[in-house]
Amino acid sequence: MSGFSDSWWKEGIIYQVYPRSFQDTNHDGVGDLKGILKRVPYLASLGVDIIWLSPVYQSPNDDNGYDISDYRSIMPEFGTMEDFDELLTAVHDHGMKLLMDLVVNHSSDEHHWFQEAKKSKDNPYRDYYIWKPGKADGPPNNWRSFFHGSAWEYDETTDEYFLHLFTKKQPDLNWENPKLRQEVYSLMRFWLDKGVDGFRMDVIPLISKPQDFADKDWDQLGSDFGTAYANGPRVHEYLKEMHEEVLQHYDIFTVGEGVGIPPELGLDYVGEDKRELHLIFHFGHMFIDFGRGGRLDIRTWEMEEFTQVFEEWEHALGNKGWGTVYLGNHDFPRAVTRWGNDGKFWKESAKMLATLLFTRKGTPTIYQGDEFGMTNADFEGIEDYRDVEMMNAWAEWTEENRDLDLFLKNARIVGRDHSRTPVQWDDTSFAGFSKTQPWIKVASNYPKVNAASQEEDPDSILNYYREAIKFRKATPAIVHGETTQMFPGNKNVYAYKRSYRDEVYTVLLNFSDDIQEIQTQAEGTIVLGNYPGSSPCDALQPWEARVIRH
Ligand code: ISL
Ligand code: CA
Repeated sequence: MSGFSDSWWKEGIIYQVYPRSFQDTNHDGVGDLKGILKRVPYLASLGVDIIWLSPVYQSPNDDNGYDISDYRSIMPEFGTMEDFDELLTAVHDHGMKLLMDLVVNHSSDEHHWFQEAKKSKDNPYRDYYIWKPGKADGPPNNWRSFFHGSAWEYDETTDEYFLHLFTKKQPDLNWENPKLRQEVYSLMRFWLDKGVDGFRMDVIPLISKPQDFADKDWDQLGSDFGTAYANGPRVHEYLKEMHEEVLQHYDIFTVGEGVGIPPELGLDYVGEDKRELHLIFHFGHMFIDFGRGGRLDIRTWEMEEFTQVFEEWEHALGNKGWGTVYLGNHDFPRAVTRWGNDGKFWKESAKMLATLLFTRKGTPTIYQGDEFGMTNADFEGIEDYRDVEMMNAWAEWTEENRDLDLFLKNARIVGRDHSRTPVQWDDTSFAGFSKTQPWIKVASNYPKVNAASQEEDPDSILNYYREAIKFRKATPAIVHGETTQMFPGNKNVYAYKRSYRDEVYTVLLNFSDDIQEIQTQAEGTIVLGNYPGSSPCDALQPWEARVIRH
C-alpha cells in the first residue's frame, strides 16, 4: 500500500458527495449514481483529487445509508452495480480516486446477520452483536444513544437487550468476535478488489467497547458523546489487524471519522510509525456549539475557540502525522451559515472560509455545494425535516412537554438536514437537481445560489475555489510549510505565516462584519484574496481574506 510518508494524499483535495442529494437523473426525487457520473467532469474541473461517497449500499435508510443491510450491493434507489463500476471507471479516467464509506461500527437491523442473531441465544450469528440481560429496573447500563434515549433495545424473543449507539435500527457490531472482524475484512477486500482507492471509516474510534459495560458519569462527560465511547481498549489492536490483513495489500488510503479523539490521542491513529490510518477527520470545531444538552442546546462560542482547534491539531500531529481541514459535512449545518455571514457578506465570507480551508497544513475536504456557497435551508415546521436525529429529538421533546417553538428555532440553526438539501445546480425548478419534488426541500435561495450562475463569473465563489485550489497545488509552502500563528489573542482576525525553505506567506482572515486594523508591516504581494483592490498593509475589510507572498 502507499506508504505513510507518501505525498499524493497530502497534496490532494477531498470532495464529499452525499449521493441522495447530489443529482437525480431518473427523476424520482432521489440522487443517484448516474447523477454523480454526470457531474464527474465538473468535479474534475474543480481540481479535486479524491471523491468520498457517503454510503451507497443496500439500506432501509433509517439513517440515510449509515444503516447497511447488505455491504456488497448497491441501494436500488441509487442504481446498480454496473452504474457503480461505470462511475469508478469515469472517476479514474479523470485522474481522480474514489473513497467508499465503511460503516462497520454497526449494521442495519435488517442485515441478515442481525436477522439471524435475534432468533436465539445460540444462533451462530448471535455474537456478531452485543447482547446483555437487563437489570431489574431496565437496560444493562445507563449508556445513551447519540440519537436520544437509551443505547439498549429490549428484544422479547430472547429476553435480552442489544446495544445501539445510534438508532435502534443500527445495532452495534461486536468487534470482540474474530469471526465478525473477518467478515469486515472480507467485505473491504470485495470493494478494494473492484479498484476503489480506500475508505472513509465511519465512527471508527467507537468499535471497541470496554467489556465491563460500566455506567457512564454523564455529569462529568458533558455533551460530547463521542469521548464517552471512543478510543476503547482494543481499538488500536483492531486497526493494526485490519492494516495487516487488508490495507497493506493495496495501494490505497484511509481516513477515519475521528469522533471523540482528542488532539493528544491523534498520533495513536495517524502516526506514520503506527500503520493504522492515514488521516482522521477530527471534531474539535464541529461540536463547538453543542451545549450540555447536545445539538439542540446551542452554546455560543468565540472565534478564537474555533481557530485554536486548527492550531492545537497542527501542533499535536507535528511532523509525525498528517491532518485534515474541513468546515462541514452531512452531519452539520452549512459552513457559510455557521462560520461566516450568509446574509450581507455571503460571498466575502464564503471566500474567506475557502482561504482558511486551502491554506492550512492538512488535506482539505470540501463538502458538496460549499464550493459555491450553499447556505442553511429555510425550514419551518417539523414536516420539513427528514433526519432521524431530529425526529427522535422531536418525539423526546414532545413527550417531555418541552418548548417546541424553541426546538424549531434551534433546529433552523443546527439541524443536520441543512447540509442535505439538494445541490443547487442551476436556477430551473428544483434547482436542476431533479424534475420532480425531491425527497427533501430545495433551499429557496437557489435562483441566487447555484453553480451554473457562477461558472462564467470570474468573481464567483466557485471560481475562487478553483483559484485557491490551483494556488495550493502550486505552492509547496502552503501544503508542507511550517505554520506560525500571528496576533494570537485577536478576537476577530485569524492570522498565520506558512514557511518552507525560502518561501514565506502570510494569511490574514477577518472573521467579522467590521473593518479590522492590524499591524502587519507585510511587505509583499497579494497572491490570493477576496477584495481585489486591497494592498498588503491596508486595514482588513469585513470578512476579508488576504494571502501575501513575501
Ligand atoms: O451528528 C451527530 C450526532 O449529533 C454526530 O455526533 C454524528 O453522529 C457522529 O459524527 C457520527 O457520524 C457518523 O455516524 C453516524 C451517522 O448518522 C452520521 O451521518 C455519520 O457521519 C452513524 O453511522
Ligand atoms: Ca434518482
